[in-house]
Amino acid sequence: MLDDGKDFGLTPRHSFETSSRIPTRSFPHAPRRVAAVILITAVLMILFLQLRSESETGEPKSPEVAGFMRVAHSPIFIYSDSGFTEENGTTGGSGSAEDPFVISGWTINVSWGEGIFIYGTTKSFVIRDVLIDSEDGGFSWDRYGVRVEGAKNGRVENCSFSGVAGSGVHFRDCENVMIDGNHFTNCTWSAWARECTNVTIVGNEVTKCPAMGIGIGACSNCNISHNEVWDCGPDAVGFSLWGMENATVYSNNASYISQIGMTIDLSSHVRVTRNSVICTEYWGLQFSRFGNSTFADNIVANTCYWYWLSTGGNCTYYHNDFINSSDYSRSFLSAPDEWDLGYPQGGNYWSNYIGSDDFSGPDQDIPGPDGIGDIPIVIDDEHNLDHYPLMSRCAPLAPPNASLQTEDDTGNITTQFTFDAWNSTDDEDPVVWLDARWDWQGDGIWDTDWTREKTVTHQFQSPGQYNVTVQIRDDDGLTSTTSVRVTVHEVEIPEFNAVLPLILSIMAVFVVELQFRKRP
Ligand SMILES: [Ca+2]
Ligand SMILES: [Ca+2]
Ligand SMILES: [Ca+2]
Repeated sequence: MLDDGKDFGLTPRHSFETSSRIPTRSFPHAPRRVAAVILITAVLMILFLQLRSESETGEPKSPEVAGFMRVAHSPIFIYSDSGFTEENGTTGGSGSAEDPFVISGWTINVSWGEGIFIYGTTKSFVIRDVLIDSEDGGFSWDRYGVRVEGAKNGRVENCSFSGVAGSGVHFRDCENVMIDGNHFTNCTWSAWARECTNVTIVGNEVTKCPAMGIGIGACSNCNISHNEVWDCGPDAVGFSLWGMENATVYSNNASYISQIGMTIDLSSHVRVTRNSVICTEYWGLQFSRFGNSTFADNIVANTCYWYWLSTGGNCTYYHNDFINSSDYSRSFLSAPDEWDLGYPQGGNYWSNYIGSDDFSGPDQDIPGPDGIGDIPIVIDDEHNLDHYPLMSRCAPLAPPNASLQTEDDTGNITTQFTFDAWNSTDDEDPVVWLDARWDWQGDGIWDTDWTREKTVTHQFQSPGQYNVTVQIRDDDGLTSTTSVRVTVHEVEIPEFNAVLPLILSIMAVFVVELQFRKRP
């Protein structure tokens, strides 16, 4: 009863499969049929192996990791121009201004001394994309991430420093110094230059710093711009600037600092403009022996105090916003300062000003308001008055600047798209304080709640083009929005693998069999 299978409820789909018929019908053609099957299978297997080989040796299947892999390296010590060698971690360059020596791509752990120490060199060099870390943090005077002394034309850019119990980057007695675009986390004194000329410290980010964010000591021709220091303590000064002659301090941000936002001591011919000092637990500003300088268009907000101590005089303070700070004082003055630009340009905005604005004109005696308080604000005595205090803020709170990137703008319905909004910025708030929410389709309906996380993944359910949109919100509730367009395809044909040739081979066998069966 097993010969036709019917007793088991099975009906053979092809009668030629019954064993009783195969010998008589197929035997005369068997060699040709077997040969044909072997041939087809062989061709398919060769095709499969060839494709597999190409996929393994050709373009990598997975996308390259963003950036590059750093390689562990022991600490690097260079004591002369001839020390820029491969053994010392130098990866390129000739030492000229156009083609500096490059030390790049390393991870260096600092357990004592320096991660990189360069002394007495004159050739141009750049330390780039190096990660220097230390496990312990804390305080140590003789620990350095990068230490450069008595050298010229050195640059540290796009490096990361973490947990260095001492100085992250320290230049001393150097000419032409550049500290550019680095990240510092939990480094005791993050970045500083002492006794140097031509110093540029720009675009660095400092956080969790226990003592000092950005520092200058006895340097001339300095440019300190676009640096952010935030969330630092317990004994932190955001910007500690001492002994500067001829300097620009522009568009820096110090926020959520435990002690002092910015100190400037013994300095002259400094332009301090468009900086913000926000939310310090103690002093916002501490200026002493600060003379012949300009302090304009800055925001000092939510600090306990701001004060000027023993000023050098002859400074001009104008168009600053002094907001929600409980006290200010000025003492031991050597010379008066200017606190306004005259009428009608005016002076500064003081949030604690209690005067009114009913009159206008240089003497504030013409009926009608003009946006300037009718009575001067006395800083400390009759020589230091803001004659024209402003009734409203000079610098309106700036909305954030949303930024959005994606590694892949094309994929299919199985793709996990990654979106990154960490390059968003805000004049007042560090990026970690900015909120983000997401709209996957760009249909105006937000698909997530507000979150401080700014790297997200999303998988689209159906093919199409999507304007993925992120909205960034700052601490003041101001927002900005940006989008990227992604294209989502149907799921792609599975890769040519072992299953496909097997299926094709089986089909081929049946096709060949059928052809032979049809022949008389
Ligand atoms: Ca007025
Ligand atoms: Ca803002
Ligand atoms: Ca939506």
